[in-house]
Amino acid sequence: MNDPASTEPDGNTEYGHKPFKRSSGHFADRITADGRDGWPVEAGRYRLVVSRACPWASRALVSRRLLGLEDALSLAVTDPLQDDRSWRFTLDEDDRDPVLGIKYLSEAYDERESGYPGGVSVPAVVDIPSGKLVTNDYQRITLDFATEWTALHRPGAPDLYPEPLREEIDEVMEGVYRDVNNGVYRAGFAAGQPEYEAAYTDVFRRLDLVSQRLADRRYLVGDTITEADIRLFTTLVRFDAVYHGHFKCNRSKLTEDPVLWAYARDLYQTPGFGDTVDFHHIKQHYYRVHTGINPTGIVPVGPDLSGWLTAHHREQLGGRPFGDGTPPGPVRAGEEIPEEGRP
Ligand SMILES: N[C@@H](CCC(=O)N[C@@H](CS)C(=O)NCC(=O)O)C(=O)O
Repeated sequence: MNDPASTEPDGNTEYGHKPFKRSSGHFADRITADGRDGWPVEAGRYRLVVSRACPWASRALVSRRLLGLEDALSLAVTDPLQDDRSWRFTLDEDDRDPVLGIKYLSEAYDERESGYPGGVSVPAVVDIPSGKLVTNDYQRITLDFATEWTALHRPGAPDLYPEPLREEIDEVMEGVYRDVNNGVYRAGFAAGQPEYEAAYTDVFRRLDLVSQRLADRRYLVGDTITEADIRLFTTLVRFDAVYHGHFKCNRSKLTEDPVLWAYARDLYQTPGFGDTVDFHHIKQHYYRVHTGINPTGIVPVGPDLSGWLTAHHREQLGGRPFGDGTPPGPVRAGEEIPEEGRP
């Protein structure tokens, strides 16, 4: 049920014995414009299931907002705390997702493949009519939102994966994935001192490189927000709240790197980013679910989050956040982040 335990039945007891390994998504069908895998892009047909705690799922939350897919693709948000049957819909009335009618995300996995032995992970996209899981391929889902779901994008949606920049975006994302997105997990769930130290080194070496890159440019690639920024953001926004302490990535805090801290605040304050982030869900999940590395389950009170709303001055670097497009409108009713999850 735990994040690092995708390949293990119960990661809580295993962290100290097995090297951390992230499994790739088992259900990798794609929802495409031409429906070649049997899943055509269609308004109202699919449901995106996320935990707001999860960085991989949070990519999809940001991308759905930026592209204006809210009307076409509805959203189910799980309880940040999994139980022994994994992700569950206990935030909803009768503990049941009102659209899928299920209590556990695992029920959609079972509809798709009975007896699937792997972990139940978010993000997941579920076919509403059949109740079947379509994909949990977190590396692909957002790229397909950007490139396959275009007919359903809002007017003014940005191009998050522009064709001429894809090679550069892919290259940046690869290093960020290995050393930062997944690097913090490798550090946090390291099976031993050498693995931990190697991961720690990777995390900060890459963050230093990215910080240099962002010193005189507003975004990672080109002069607009792309998928690469979304993927870096979802790790940065969790950094001080969970990765610095809980995952022992503590050379420095995000707030101590002036460039990355301003970059992260810039994105946080951009519509579609911060309005998807629930710090309460994030902290509850990491500190209470990963009992292998935090046996007491005590959730720290800090850090002080008020800085997220302070001026970042990154506009001075130029850049056009949405390119020729426009920012997304207000958050959909019912999808607002509760007070306790905001700075
Ligand atoms: N491990 C997932 C990637 C996404 C992921 O790790 N999600 C986490 C939450 S941040 C999760 O649902 N973990 C439970 C599990 O994999 O069993 C996969 O293999 O597709």
